[in-house]
Amino acid sequence: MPGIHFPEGFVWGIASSAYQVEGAWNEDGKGVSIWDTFAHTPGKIVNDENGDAAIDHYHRYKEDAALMAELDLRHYRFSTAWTRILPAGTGPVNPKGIAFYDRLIDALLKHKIEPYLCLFHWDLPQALQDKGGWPNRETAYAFADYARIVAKHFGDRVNVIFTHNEPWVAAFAGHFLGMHAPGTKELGAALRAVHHLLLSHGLATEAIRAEAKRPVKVGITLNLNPVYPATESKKDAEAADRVDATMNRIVLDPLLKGTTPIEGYKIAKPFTGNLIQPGDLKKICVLDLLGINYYSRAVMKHSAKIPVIGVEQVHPEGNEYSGMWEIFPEGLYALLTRIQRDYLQPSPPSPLPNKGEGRNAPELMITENGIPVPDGFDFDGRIRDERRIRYLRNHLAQLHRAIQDGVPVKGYFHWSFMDNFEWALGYGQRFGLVYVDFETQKRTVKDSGRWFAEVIRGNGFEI
Ligand code: IFM
Repeated sequence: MPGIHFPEGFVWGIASSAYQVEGAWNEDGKGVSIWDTFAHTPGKIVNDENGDAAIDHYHRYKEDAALMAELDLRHYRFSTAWTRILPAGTGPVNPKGIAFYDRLIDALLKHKIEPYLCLFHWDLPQALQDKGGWPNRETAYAFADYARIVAKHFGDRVNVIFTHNEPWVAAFAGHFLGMHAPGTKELGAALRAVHHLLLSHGLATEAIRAEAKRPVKVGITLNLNPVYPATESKKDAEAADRVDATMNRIVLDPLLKGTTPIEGYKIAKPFTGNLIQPGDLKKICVLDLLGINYYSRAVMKHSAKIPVIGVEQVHPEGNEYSGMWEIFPEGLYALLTRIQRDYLQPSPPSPLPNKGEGRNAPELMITENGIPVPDGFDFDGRIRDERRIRYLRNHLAQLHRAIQDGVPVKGYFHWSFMDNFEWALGYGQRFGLVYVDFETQKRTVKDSGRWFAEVIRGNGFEI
């Protein structure tokens, strides 16, 4: 039968993050994070919702791990909350925080689920924000120390550690667009933040490698969007290129080539001064595993109306949209083949001022991909989320096509396992393979969860 079959040993998994699922925001000595502060500020989140209780994974992790195993999900990417481990970001370690992640990791291992641990999914300790947060270079050093502590405690059981999830979002949605914590709207702060987030990746990698008693793969997860010009005009092509530089190359170049486009931006000049210090790019350019989060593409046109960057996003008519983005599976193929072409194949030395202080050829994985659907129960208690299944089929087909064409992607993690707190959009956007009743916390497997389990069992699907 014709079908889509993935390479042997392909890694199938699901993903989540601490603030979105754990709840227990102030239990067992946990410190306050910038997301606690932000979500407690009226007007920041739809319906003034917050992650105080989230989906109570902190108390229900055993039941959740058992449900993963039931669906043959054997790889779980989750994040640790920095403030559970170091309530003030630096200083004394909170033994109850360590104990929680010990329990979680052991519960996963008991079910033969491999933990993929991510150190930072946006919940910076408020105490570090009070000292300047990511725009302050010192935060990068504090992060490396936190990474060392995590490696020391869990490095005996965890084989893969991601430093960051989507540093671009933490920097730009948090400091320039103001829609995420800490909620500031300053370009300079965002540029400083993105550099320090990347620097902290390099410093943390060094710390993890020094601390771990056995080999641990260190990775980072990036949100990447292929950018398309709205028309064939030169101005739109330049607009698309500017967006590609500020959204994609700004994180890819330092990590994979040891260069940066930042110093080439005219608009960045007033803010970047001595931001990038000698040796920084070399430190950043270390990576065993590149995680790619793909949701949609960006179609851009030139617009003199928009200050600073002069571009506007276009939403092509006639295409399918979710509650958040255009659905564009072909973009995943375009993105992967572009990464292969521009970053993983040998190329001549870069002409940029920082001349490529290194070069990386990490393993690739899709670490997030998914769709929010307003799921509901049918008369018989089943959730027939056909739309999510179609989304999955189409994206997995494009992923498979990229692998066939030589892009060495080793795994796919679905976002998300369970419905959860979707940041500024609160609980209104359901991404899970498992439905969560946010009142009772009851979990119900959707049709997509069962379909995905079959894909894992067969390492592919029939078409
Ligand atoms: O929920 C988020 C996740 O935290 C990071 N990547 C995108 C997801 C959907 O918006």
